[in-house]
Amino acid sequence: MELLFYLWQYLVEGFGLIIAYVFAAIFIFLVLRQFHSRKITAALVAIFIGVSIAFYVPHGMPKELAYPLALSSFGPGERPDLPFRNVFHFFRNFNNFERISDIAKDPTDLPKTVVYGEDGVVEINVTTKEVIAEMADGTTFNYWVFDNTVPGPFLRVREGDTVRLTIHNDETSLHPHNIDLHAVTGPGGGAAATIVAPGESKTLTFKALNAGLFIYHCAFGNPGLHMTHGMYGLILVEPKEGLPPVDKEFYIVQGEFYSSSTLGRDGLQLFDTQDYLDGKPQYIVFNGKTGALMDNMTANVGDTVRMYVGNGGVNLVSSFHVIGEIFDRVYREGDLVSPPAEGLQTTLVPAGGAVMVEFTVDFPGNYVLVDHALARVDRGAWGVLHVEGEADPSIYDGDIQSGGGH
Ligand SMILES: [Cu+2]
Repeated sequence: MELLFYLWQYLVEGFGLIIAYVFAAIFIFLVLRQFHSRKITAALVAIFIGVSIAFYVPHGMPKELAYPLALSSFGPGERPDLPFRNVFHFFRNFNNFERISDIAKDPTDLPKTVVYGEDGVVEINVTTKEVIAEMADGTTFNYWVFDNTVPGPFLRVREGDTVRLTIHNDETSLHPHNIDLHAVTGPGGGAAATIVAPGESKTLTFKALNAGLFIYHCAFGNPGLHMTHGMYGLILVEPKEGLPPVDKEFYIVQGEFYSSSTLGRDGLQLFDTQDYLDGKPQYIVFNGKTGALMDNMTANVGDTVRMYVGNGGVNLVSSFHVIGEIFDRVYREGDLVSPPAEGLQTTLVPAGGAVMVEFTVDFPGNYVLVDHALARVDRGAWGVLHVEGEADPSIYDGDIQSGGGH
């Protein structure tokens, strides 16, 4: 029943199409019969149906169902479409997937310091899972996640640390998963060593040789396919001397989602392989869904704010900007070794990359975070930092819009 509800729009659309085709065919048949013999009429109707199908098939059903039967691709891994048997597998298992009420990672949910085990090793446990959650009100996706959120947990270690990472794939998953951490020096960033079938666990030990802010992601099968289902997060390797203290830290990762329906359509959204290959995401969001960063980022006038910003990709480069602020320091591309750039407006976050920005908030109001390729804002790529405190008219003297954009 629940599945019917999710697929209602597809069913209605399909049903409407069948009615339209059948009655169009009958109508044309009746009209043609007035002028021709039965045989010629039947031939003309057959031509009508044949031409209709020929036009419809390349643009219609295969894309709607998002399981192209004749797709070629030339990457080193699997093709980016979901294998056809997965359609049945997915719907048969539909009731077993966990429903997550809020897939978005809370941007304030990050460890403030590195946590060491008794043996001095940083112990990390992550669980991969395939779940159902909302991208927007009434719009549902099949997300694949690390620890039930997008992005996954913020991992924090220090340069020179030994890290023991255990990955577990929940038994309800339909696919194997793994983890490739860009902070790892070694083949595949750990990918080959951490492939876990549903129900399986594996452990990888690595030494964090380089300081920096790094993306981690699933790299199993067709890595981009797994990433664009939500399998990414950030790992911070602090320099040996640590990072300077700040008042507020926020964790933000941009990502893209490819749905077979148009933007904003209700119901369960199937993955669209063609849009994925074309780089035309329907949703471009911070922290996994639209509206994820509306009311959970606050600071006070005078605070120093640090944002760890990643980009899970898989096609777009983000032009990260905070409207009404200038970044005091930008650790470009997550480089924590070189001195930061200063006084920047917009900074690039590469697909599969990150940036660390710091700024002091000097004036109260709402500061909107965007990907400044601004059409993406309409697809969801924005959030708000709310700043409270005393207004200094020598800095800014004018109307303030509260609760909204600027
Ligand atoms: Cu995966």
